[in-house]
Amino acid sequence: MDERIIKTEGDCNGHGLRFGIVASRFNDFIVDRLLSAAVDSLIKNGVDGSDIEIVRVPGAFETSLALQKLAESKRYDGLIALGCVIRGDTPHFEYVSGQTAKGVSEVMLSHGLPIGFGILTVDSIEQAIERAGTKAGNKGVDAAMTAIEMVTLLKRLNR
Ligand code: INI
Repeated sequence: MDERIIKTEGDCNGHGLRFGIVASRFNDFIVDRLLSAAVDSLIKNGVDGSDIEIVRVPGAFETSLALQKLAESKRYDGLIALGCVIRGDTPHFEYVSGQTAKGVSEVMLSHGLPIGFGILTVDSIEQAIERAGTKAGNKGVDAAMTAIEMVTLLKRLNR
């Protein structure tokens, strides 16, 4: 590749970074697994425990409002959203999952603050279990690592 091309990317070094995590209680047997994996990942990658705040909300639908308050506080370099929406027999799933993703994205863009998106939207409990540490990895880890990478990327892009 042409050596003059500027390439910018983030890394996985969380030293000195502060994170807020919003985790919903609905389907907490899944969300708690996402949460402990996300916290472990932050700490393994250099984030100090005293620089992590966890906020619990009733359901995924409430996540964006809590994220917005944390973003407004300007205390954090990045945020992480964790939750689990499981499709039932009602159209409620579509509203909750669609509006939740839209709300998280709006907070991220309006505040220019990275948010790792670890809200599962799945068809069944089995799929949720697979994404919370069994067959398909753990989406809490992915959300935490994405948050660190995006925070470090934005710091470079802001230079
Ligand atoms: N909230 C979830 O986090 N997951 C779900 O699967 C879910 N379902 O299926 O209904 C859910 N609903 C609650 C919603 O997030 C709000 O808490 C509720 O509507 C009150 O505002």
